[in-house]
Amino acid sequence: MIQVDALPGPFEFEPAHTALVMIDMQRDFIEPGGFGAALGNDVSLLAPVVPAAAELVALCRAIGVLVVHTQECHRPDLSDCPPAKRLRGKPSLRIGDPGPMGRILIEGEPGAGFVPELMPQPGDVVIAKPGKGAFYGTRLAEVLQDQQITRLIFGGVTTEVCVQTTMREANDRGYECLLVEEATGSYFPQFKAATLAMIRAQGGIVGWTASLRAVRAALDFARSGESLSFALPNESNQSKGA
Ligand code: C5J
Repeated sequence: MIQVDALPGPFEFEPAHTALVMIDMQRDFIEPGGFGAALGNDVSLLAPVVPAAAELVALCRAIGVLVVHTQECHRPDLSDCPPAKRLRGKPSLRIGDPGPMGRILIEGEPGAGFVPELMPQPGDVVIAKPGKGAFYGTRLAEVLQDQQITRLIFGGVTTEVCVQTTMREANDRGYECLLVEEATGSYFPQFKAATLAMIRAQGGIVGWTASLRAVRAALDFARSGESLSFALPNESNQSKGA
């Protein structure tokens, strides 16, 4: 069992029963010319999330945690995009419109793809989702059940929209959830801070939050324990050798 120094208290997980859910690290949200920018947001605010999220993925992959990448996108005919979603607000480009990175939030278009640092690797799971929550209209629940996953670690963008929605969906489904602070971000820093506070309030009403440093330290500690048990023969080995 790995224990992370988290809030409101320690978060424990076994890698074999844990998945990292990395939410929507797509060019359309993180780079200029995409959906986030079309909504009038300063996308440069999300740049620091990229290296932190990439490190979290690498740390989790190294200890055998299943890595799941979600991708908010729609079919080219927009049949899975409710008009309410497409028509709301006054973005300079709507979902499905052609933009500098192809059609906005449409599957297979460059903008809907992942930023290079967060490209899925063999063995990872990719979940395309039409909504904000990653359980809605997807096979995520079945994937997690098949793999006997009980705990989820979260990162990705944006904190108060797709990350929080998915974490709440997961919480209602009985998953213990940890959100890693530096690996998530928002166009609105105050919304990120409020989301982190809401998640861990009331004894962890939605789940836990922890710094990336705390996750790194917990994994380093777990690895040092492994090398120690490898280096020190246990009693039965000693007696065999005697
Ligand atoms: C948004 C997301 N913000 N991935 N999507 O529309 O959070």
